[in-house]
Amino acid sequence: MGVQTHKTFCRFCHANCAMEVDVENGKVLAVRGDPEDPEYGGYTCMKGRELPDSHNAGHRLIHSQIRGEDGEFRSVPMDEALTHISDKLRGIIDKYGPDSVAVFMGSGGYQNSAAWGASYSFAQAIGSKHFFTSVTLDQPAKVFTTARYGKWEGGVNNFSDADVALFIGNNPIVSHYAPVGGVPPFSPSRRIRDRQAEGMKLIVADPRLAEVGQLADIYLPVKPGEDPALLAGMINVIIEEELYDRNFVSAHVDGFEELKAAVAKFPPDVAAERAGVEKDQLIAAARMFAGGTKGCAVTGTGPEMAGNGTLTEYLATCLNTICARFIQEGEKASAPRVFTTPRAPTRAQVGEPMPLYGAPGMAKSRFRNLGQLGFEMPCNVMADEILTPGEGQIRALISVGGNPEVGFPNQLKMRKALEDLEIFVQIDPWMSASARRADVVLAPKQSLEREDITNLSEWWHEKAYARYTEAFAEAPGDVIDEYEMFWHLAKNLGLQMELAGGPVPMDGDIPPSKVEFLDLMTEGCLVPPSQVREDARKAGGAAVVYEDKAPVVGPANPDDDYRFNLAAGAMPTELEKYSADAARAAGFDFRLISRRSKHRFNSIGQPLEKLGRKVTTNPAYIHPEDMESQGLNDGDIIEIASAHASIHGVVKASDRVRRGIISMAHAFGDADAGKHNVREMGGSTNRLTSDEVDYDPITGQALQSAIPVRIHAA
Ligand SMILES: Nc1nc2c(c(=O)[nH]1)N[C@H]1C(S)=C(S)[C@@H](COP(=O)(O)OP(=O)(O)OC[C@H]3O[C@@H](n4cnc5c(=O)[nH]c(N)nc54)[C@H](O)[C@@H]3O)O[C@H]1N2
Ligand SMILES: Nc1nc2c(c(=O)[nH]1)N[C@H]1C(S)=C(S)[C@@H](COP(=O)(O)OP(=O)(O)OC[C@H]3O[C@@H](n4cnc5c(=O)[nH]c(N)nc54)[C@H](O)[C@@H]3O)O[C@H]1N2
Ligand code: SF4
Ligand SMILES: [Mo]
Repeated sequence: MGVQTHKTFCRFCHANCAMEVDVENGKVLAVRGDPEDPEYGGYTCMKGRELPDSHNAGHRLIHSQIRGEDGEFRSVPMDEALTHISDKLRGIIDKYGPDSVAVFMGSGGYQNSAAWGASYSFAQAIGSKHFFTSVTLDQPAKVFTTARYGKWEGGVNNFSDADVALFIGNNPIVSHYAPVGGVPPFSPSRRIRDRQAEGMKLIVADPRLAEVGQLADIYLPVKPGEDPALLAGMINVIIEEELYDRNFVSAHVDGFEELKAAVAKFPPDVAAERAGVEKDQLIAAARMFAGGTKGCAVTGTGPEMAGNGTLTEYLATCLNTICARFIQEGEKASAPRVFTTPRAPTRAQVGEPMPLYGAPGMAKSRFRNLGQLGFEMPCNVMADEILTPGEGQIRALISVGGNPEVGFPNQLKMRKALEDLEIFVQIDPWMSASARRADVVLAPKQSLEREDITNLSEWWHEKAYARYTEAFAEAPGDVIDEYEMFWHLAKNLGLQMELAGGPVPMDGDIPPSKVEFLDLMTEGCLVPPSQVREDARKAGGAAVVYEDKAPVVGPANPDDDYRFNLAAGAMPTELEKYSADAARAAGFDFRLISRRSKHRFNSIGQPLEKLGRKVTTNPAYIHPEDMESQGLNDGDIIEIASAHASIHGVVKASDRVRRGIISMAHAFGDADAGKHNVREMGGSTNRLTSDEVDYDPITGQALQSAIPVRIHAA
């Protein structure tokens, strides 16, 4: 058979760019952007273009590995590995109870459309509260804030309607990530420029002049972790100058007076001083944002990880709320999510309150008064729950496409925890930092060998865009899909998996097909995966846009009186506390801030040859004047020390970062990394962080940006 070309979508990252793939005899030859796709228009990035290398690499794991008595791994057939794991799990559950088994879904698992459903359902079937995902290392305050302050049923303004936008520590041009209301992360810079050509104004707040900041009309080089001052100052100007939407506030918002009193502590001069920006720029930004009619303030990972994440998220919500950046009656509602269950009503009103993150009745951790958030336990407590004997101690961990050794705070403690487990199972196509600690490494299929739907990216679309892709490449060796792994484990343990649509068929020797599994998982959604699959087949495998499913925002229900409550959770008081607490960490004159590497997706891509040739380390970007005062040159190795530990970094000059800052990507290095190999593998910024101090008291999110550090030449 010659070369065949199919339409599919990328799953290197969550943006799911539309692609064409060339396959010959089951082997991936090439991928390219699909120019015919209505949303992506041929866009890809350098990571996605390495999918052939990722699938075909000689050092990819195509057989599962079990560690023997001698400490060495040996290849075993998949069914033997799964039986081995099930036997171990049975013993552990019998001895310690169901909470002793933990499942962690990391960002390499999120790219498989069925993996979340399968791992959650497996943890539920065991009866363990210890289900974790990378969401609680990421931006958990976003989910929490929506639940606490209220959600507009019609949705927030779409980016393509915006005449103003405010990005706070979000760099979608590299990250291809944006919260709802931000720029859809495919062709992000073209989309921004297109809107600007139609008059949209862009404001960017970031201590580093990142790619998106270079497009800004107003760029605010806010000090790390001081976003609350900046945003409170802007709100103060908007309220003082009565630039907010007074009709909307009186109709839909409680707590406005409390907010007004709290931001009164941040008049422009005070706010600008604390945030490290020009007072006139702060005022101009406030007027520009409020002067628009549509368009949102959105935050990225930086400010959410920089301490005060919940407060920052709250203030961004306040900006959007008092300026009424919501889709109004008669307008087209935000895009319906084709696969999301169940479809909520879209009316011009605040919706029924959602169950609050960490609400009473949810499972508690033994540590730091943290507990279950929505479906999951916070990653913050995982290491302690493993290391500390007692009721509910975790003794087995299954990590699905996560890399706890580099992604979690307090790296050295996490490393100790991974080694303390009675069994650590890592599902990973590569011998990653965490796989090297595992007792069993299960070798999964890679994306082009799987069927998948676009359930994980659909929230970015402003149309009801859906895809079902077939598996086009032949899976090598002895690899299977993650949902099949969990099915076999559950089957071996005699457990019944349940999905939204009810029990998963467990009889027979093979799991239900992926389309059956996905249909069950998304039960109640707008169009079931099996139907999208049929529609896609008729369209030659292309995307299907369900124009007729896009609802218009309807009138409010006169019997409902839900309102936004900007005083919920005593947030204005938190702002007052923040205003009183300007103490800086003594003895640490630099702040290390997080950023994304263009050449990786967290640690994903590290084993790939061409990406490896572009970059092997995570450079420590520093302002040239700071380098001069520290006597440093480009390429020097420095030691970077926090209150907890130290790492090494390779100095790179950048006049795009503020003075007093080290800007570094995470997920490089491992727990053994040091000066000797920093040029080859970089260093993990998470070694500098702690799960025990400097964490958000609600979500447990650790201080992963704006980390107080000092540096010296090594
Ligand atoms: N200091 C600091 N820490 C951070 C952050 C930060 O900005 N600063 N960011 C945080 C954020 S936002 C996140 S999301 C977390 C990420 O934390 P994790 O999700 O724990 O880490 P990743 O590096 O994304 O891990 C991905 C793993 O999946 C594997 N993988 C690759 N392809 C596949 C595949 O096809 N299938 C499977 N099963 N596995 C695959 C990779 O080899 C790797 O081991 O890190 C967080 N940690
Ligand atoms: N190429 C690539 N893409 C990725 C990833 C990757 O590793 N590589 N990771 C993926 C993941 S898991 C996620 S969650 C998303 C994240 O997506 P984004 O949140 O857009 O991530 P970044 O590009 O790091 O942008 C965060 C910005 O915050 C700034 N910043 C740091 N500290 C502060 C602060 O205190 N205040 C303010 N205002 N800004 C601050 C940083 O300088 C940086 O420019 O990206 C995803 N996409
Ligand atoms: S942005 Fe993400 S989905 Fe798009 S090509 Fe790059 S890696 Fe693939
Ligand atoms: Mo993330």
